[in-house]
Amino acid sequence: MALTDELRQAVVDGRPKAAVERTTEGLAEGIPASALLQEGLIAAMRQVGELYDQGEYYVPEMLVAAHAMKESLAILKPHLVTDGVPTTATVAIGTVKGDLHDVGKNLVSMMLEGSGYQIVDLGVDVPADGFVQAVRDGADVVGMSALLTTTMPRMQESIAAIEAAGLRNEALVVVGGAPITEEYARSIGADGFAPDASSAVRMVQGLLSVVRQS
Ligand code: B1M
Repeated sequence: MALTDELRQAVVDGRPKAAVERTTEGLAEGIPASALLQEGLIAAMRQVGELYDQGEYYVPEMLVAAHAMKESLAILKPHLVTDGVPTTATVAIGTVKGDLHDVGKNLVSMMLEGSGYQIVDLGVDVPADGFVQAVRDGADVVGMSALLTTTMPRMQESIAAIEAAGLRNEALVVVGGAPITEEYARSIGADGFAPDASSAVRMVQGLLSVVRQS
């Protein structure tokens, strides 16, 4: 099996030690960091997303795979910069004000990071101003996560604050979290919604490709 396939399999299986070893070996053998990223990590996360969609993987498997990917990515990161691999866009993501749930938000961040996006993690309990500042700081996409029915309205308030600051056309706003639906997302004026981490990647890719074509 090619080393990039071994790396992919280690991530799919959620084996961080093996993922780190294959990454280090690959770099030592002169395999470009971009190849390890694309054929190892990104291919792995695509496969994990498919396994999840097919009902063969559940959240725990996704989390351990994402963790293995993150460990490998930490080694690749400095090489990716020197290799000149472009990050496709910047996504600033946070859990809204009053909400401390971050497992889902972190999983979405990891999947996006593994797919080549630059992530700005705004953390949890993010006030509307925090999302506004993220747009000012140059985020192409602002992601909002909410897990509580009581904190869902903070999304609409944050979108309104971005609009009031005159920045609504500067960034796409995407939302998600267990109580959020496509219909709710549309009703509050979000640009996109995803029910899970793997579809969040596809959703962001789709939205950005439409924006870039227009
Ligand atoms: Co809380 N909690 N919790 N909790 N908690 C829920 C959400 C709850 C449904 C449990 C229940 O009652 N069955 C319930 C909410 C009920 C409601 O609002 N209708 C609840 C409650 C009530 C509370 C407290 C109020 C409890 C209390 O104190 N009385 C309290 C609130 C604290 C606060 O936030 N202010 C609280 C606290 C906590 C803990 C701190 C103990 C802990 C959070 C730890 C942490 O996150 N660091 C916790 C946990 C673990 C849960 C459950 C059990 C699990 C959440 C989780 O991590 N899921 C949860 C019950 C449940 O969901 N089954 C529950 C796994 C995660 C991978 O999924 O976050 O849905 P999820 O993310 C998914 C998708 O939603 C989507 O992709 C992710 C990956 O597939 N997604 C996005 C998420 N964000 C996205 C953003 C996107 C796109 C997709 O674009 C930007």
